[in-house]
Order: sequence, then structure tokens, then C-alpha cells
Amino acid sequence: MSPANFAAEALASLTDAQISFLQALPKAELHTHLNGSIPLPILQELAHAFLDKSSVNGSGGVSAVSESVKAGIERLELGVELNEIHDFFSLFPAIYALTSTPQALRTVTLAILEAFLDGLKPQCTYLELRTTPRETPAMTRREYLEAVLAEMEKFDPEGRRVNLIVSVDRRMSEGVVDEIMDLAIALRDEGRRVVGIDLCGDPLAGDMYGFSKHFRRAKAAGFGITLHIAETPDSPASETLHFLESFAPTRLGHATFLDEEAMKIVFDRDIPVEICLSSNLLCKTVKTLDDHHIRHYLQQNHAIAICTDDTLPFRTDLLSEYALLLAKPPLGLGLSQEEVQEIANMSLSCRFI
Ligand code: 6MZ
Repeated sequence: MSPANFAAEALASLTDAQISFLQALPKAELHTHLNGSIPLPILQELAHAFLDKSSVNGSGGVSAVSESVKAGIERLELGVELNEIHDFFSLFPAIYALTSTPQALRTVTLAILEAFLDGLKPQCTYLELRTTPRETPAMTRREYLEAVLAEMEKFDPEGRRVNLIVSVDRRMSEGVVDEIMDLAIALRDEGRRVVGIDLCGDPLAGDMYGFSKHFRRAKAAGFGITLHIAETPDSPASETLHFLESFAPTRLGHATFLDEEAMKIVFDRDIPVEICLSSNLLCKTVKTLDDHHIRHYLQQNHAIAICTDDTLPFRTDLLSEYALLLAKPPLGLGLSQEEVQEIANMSLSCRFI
């Protein structure tokens, strides 16, 4: 049986008029990870080139890296079935092997910009793309970010449609976090399109107490701050409170398991929440759409932005995520067009610019 695809089913249930309505709706995509959003055909091209090159360079046998890239790409081609969210992060080593040069990064960045913003049927009117700068034998972290920014600036010279959020991974050392903050500030001061800092990565990895001063420095430097927070049932409540009190977040990612105290802070301070419906369902942190925390935020008329998270493994796009709002239960939440329009407006008001 092929893996569930909730968003595609919701989209398929809509009328042509409803799809046209969603397409015409001005909206912002604010939570999408670059390496999780590479269109599959582009990733397959990079994989072929990588495997051809490694068979020419190799000593006849297939290297362990080639084997794991092959297995990783096959897993993505078949459609990823996750038992739990921690399985999700094992997808990235294969993808990272293919995006380890400035040229590959430029290729995937352009493909993502085209998927979200270009063509006859753009997914959104504004995009904040996020990525974690990696150091590889072929590039420094600065060269990584410059490759992504160069492609963004070429695609959108006027700077109205796309900006970059620099991600920090929970597994990083404090020294690397400090280096990334320096880099983000320097690039922004050079006039490059960096608008925010994100905290991402496996939700239980790392000790986050040392990171707060670095995030406060970024906030003081004028960046929007977004944090993956309380994404799993085992995210410690004490860490969630520490994030809210000490990291100065401007937006929150997921915020699935906030307890009463944390929820009160989020409502009192009006901190918008990035909602990724398919991601939560497929990572099994939320059982059904009916149980999804979006309902709570909607009841309170709290600011949210509907986002895709990682279109590649979750086989979704922004239109399909909006279809989950509009489609009739049980496929969707059955909201009215007016309600969906209001949610799209909220996404625009949550931008970091
Ligand atoms: C936490 C996530 C994520 O930065 O290399 N990432 N972190 N929760 C999620 N929800 C399912 N989805 C993606 O993109 C890939 C990286 O984004 C983070 C992970 O750290 C992943 O390695 P970039 O472009």
C-alpha cells in the first residue's frame, strides 16, 4: 500500500472553482526547509550525476556513500512512511551528499523558487525559505549561504518575493552557532536578503540552554526569530518555557504540545504559529486532522501561517495544505472560503519584513 497523502486527497476532493480560489489567494509560505523541499526530479538528476561520477572515480566497487545515497533516494521515490518523527532525520544524509557544492545548491534553490513562485500557477506570493549553512570540502558556511542568496537575488531582483531565514541545528556546538550568527549579521549588513534565524533539527537533540544568548543577540541585531518548539509529546515543558522566556521568539514552528502555561504566554504575547498539517500527520505527532492543534488557534483567532515544512518527503505543496482547510471533513477541516482567506491574510501579516 502506498503511504498516505492527506493533502493530495483533500485537493482532489475540491471543485475547479475552489482550486482557482486557492490559487488566486495572496499568501505567504513562511516555513519551508531548503533541503527538504527539493523537487524530486531535480534530486534524481543530482543523484544520477553523483552516482555516475562516483562509479568513474571509484575502484570498481560501489562505495558505502553511493550505496546510502542510492538507498536514500529510493526511499524518497517510494514515498516516505515514518513510524515516528525521529525517523525523519535519517533522510537527510543522502540529500546532503547531493547538495554539498555551491553549484548544486544554486540548482536546488532555483528549482524551489520556481516551484513556489514562478509559472502560471504559483503556490504563494511571498516566500521565506530557510536553510542550515553547512561546511563541506567544497565550501565554507559563507559560500553555502552566498550560493543560496545569489540565486534568490537573481530570481527576485526587487526583493519583494523571497527572503532567507538562516537555520541553526540543535545538534550544533555553541561555537558554530556563534559563527552562524556572525555570518547572518555580516551578510545582512552587506545588504543581502537575510531576515530571520530559525532553530530546527531533531526535537530532542542537544542542550538548548547555552543557545539563548546567541538568539537574543540575533534578535537585538534586528532579525525575526522562529523556533521549532514543542514538536513532539516528549519535548520537555521546561525547555518550551525556556524558549519562550529566553529566546525572544517572533514566531513559533509547530507548537504542537504546549502546556497551559506555555499556551498562555503564546496567546498573551500574540506570537504567531507556523502550522504544517501534513508534516504533523505524517510524522505522527498528531493522529488526525480532527485532533490537530490548529483548531485551538482558530478558536482563539490567534495568528497562524499554513506552511509545507518539507515538500519532498511529505509529497505536498502549499496549495494542497490550503486544500486541507477547505475540503469537507473527514478529508479537510471544512472551513469556508472567507475563513481560508482570513488565514491567508494572517500568513502575510506574519512575514519577517
Ligand atoms: C525539525 C526539521 C524539520 O536546513 O538543510 N528540519 N527540523 N523539525 C522538522 N519537522 C519535520 N524538517 C526539516 O533542511 C533540512 C534540515 O531542516 C531541519 C532538519 O534539521 C533538516 O536536517 P536544510 O536546508
